[in-house]
Amino acid sequence: MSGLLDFVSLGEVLVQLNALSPGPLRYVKYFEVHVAGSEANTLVGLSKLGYNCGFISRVGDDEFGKLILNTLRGEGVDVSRVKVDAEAPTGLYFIQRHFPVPGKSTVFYYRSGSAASRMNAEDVSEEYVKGSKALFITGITPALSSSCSKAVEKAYQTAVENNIDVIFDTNVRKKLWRSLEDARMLAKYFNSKIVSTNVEDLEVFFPNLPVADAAKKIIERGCEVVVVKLGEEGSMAVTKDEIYKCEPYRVTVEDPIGAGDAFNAAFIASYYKGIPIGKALEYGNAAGALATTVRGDIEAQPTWKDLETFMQSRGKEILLR
Ligand code: KDG
Repeated sequence: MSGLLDFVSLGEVLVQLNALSPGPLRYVKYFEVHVAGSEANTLVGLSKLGYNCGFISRVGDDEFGKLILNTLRGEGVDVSRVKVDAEAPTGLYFIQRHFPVPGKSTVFYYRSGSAASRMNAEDVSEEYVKGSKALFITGITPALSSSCSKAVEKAYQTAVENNIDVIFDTNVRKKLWRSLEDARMLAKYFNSKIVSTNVEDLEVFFPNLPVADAAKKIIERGCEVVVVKLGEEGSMAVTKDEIYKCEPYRVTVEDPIGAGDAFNAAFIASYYKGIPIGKALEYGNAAGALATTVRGDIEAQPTWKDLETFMQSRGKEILLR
């Protein structure tokens, strides 16, 4: 890949306080500290898979901001464009695990007015975006504030005007949007090269449409490949001519939060290596499965060697049609 960086992204990184014990948070006595946020998670995953990545954001001038910078830097992500904002704190969120649905987690945000939510278009350097091979954006950042929405729009327009690929994950976080109607503005990013999504998000944009038909609608907007994360059902990808389906890897789930980001990183890394889509889905499923086996979003994201070791231990479970 050419340019200074392979992938650039922007968004909020939060301190994650993950319940050590399962059950309702009011009974939880101990929490474990992690660093997470969808866009940064994906960059960390890509970095582990050998790509140069850079992040645009803000953190507070506080201990948690320092933790985030140290963590991203330690994972090999360029943080030269992450501003330290003395006027607002670093955002936090809590994770409740295995309740009320065993195997599932629930997030509780404490991020309103955070440093990252004050990011604006001026924080987005055109040169930085232009120096990359691809821009990765998700539906979370436009939901944080109108200045964040404008920052994403500037990054996106810069990429489009300079023939930089755009990769978009719909990531509709219902707790962050005032209404689903507002969230539907994200459809303007459907002409990205890769759109990654899930069944719940597709339902927001294309109510009552079967998944493959909804994905085809996105392809009609100019997208090259739509990837649909199906959770315990695996994943599928839709292009103009084909539909691919990949069975999941079954693992013992500690916390599923962050699985989609690990999936994205492995799928994107594979796609940019020229690996066929069916195999890229298989790598994505493996990375997503691994991410669910621990608390924290980035800790169990795999290297290529980890992926091969894991997949060989399971045998191949791919179905193409
Ligand atoms: O994809 C996992 C993320 O959702 C989680 O780490 C927190 O970025 C986050 C968000 O905004 O929900």
